[in-house]
Amino acid sequence: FTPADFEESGAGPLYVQLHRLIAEAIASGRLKPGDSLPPERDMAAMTGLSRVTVRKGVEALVASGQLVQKRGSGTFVAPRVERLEQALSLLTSFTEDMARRGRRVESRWIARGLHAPAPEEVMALGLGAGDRVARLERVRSSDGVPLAIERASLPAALLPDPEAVEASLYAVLEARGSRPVRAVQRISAANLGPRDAELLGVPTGVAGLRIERVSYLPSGQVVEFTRSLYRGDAYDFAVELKLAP
Ligand code: 16G
Repeated sequence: FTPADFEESGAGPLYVQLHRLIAEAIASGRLKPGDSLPPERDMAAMTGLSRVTVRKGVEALVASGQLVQKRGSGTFVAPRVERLEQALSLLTSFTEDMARRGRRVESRWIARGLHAPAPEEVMALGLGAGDRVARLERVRSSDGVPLAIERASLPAALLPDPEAVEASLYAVLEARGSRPVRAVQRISAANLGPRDAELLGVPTGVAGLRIERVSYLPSGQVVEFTRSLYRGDAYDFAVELKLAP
C-alpha cells in the first residue's frame, strides 16, 4: 500500500480504510493464510499513516479473526479453517481421528502433572480420600491450525506418570490395558474468554463448543474426565438417529 491509497475525506476514517484494504488483499488472495505483515513501524512508513492508525486498523482485523498476533513473532494472516465433520457415536482419540483424515497432529502442552483433586474431579472420577489426580492440559492442533483445548483428569492410579504421555493419551492407556471402552459426552455452547481465545488463535468472545467426556473401563471404573473447548468455526458434530421405539 502507498500513501495514495488513503484519502483524508470521503472514504471514512483512515484506520477503517486500512482495515478495508487489508481485508480486500486477503479476500483476493494477494495476502495468503500464514503470510506475515510488516512491523507496525514499517507499515506506517509505507502508508504514510501514523502508528496509532496502523495499530487500530490491525487490531480491528485481529478482532474479526482475519489476522492473528503471535506474541514475540508478529502479525499474520489467519489460517483458513476447513470444517471437520466428526461422528459423535465413536469413542475415538484426537490422534486417531486426525490420522484417519490423513492430517498431521501437533499438541502444545500447557500443563502436565499430579495434583490433589478438585471437588469436581473427586466426584467425576469417584476418587477416595488421599487419591491424587493426573492432569493433562494441551492445545490440540492439526496441520498448523489449533482446533481444541483439552483438560484431562485421570486417577493417578491409572496414570502415575503423566509425563509418559508425549503424543496420544489413548495410545498410552491402550499399551497399559486401560483404554476406555465407553464414554458419556456432553456438548454445550460457550463464548471463548480472552485466554482460551488466544490459545486457539481466534478473537475473544467467538463461539466455542464445550465438550465434557467421562470415559470408562469395562469394569465401570472411570478412566478420564476431560473438559475440552473446541472451535465453533471448525467442527460439525454428526450423529445417526434411529426411530424411537
Ligand atoms: C479426544 C477426546 C478426549 C481424549 C482425547 C485423547 C473429545 C471431545 N475428546 O480429543 O477426551 O482425551 O481424544 O486423544 O473427543 P489422544 O489419544 O490423541 O491424546
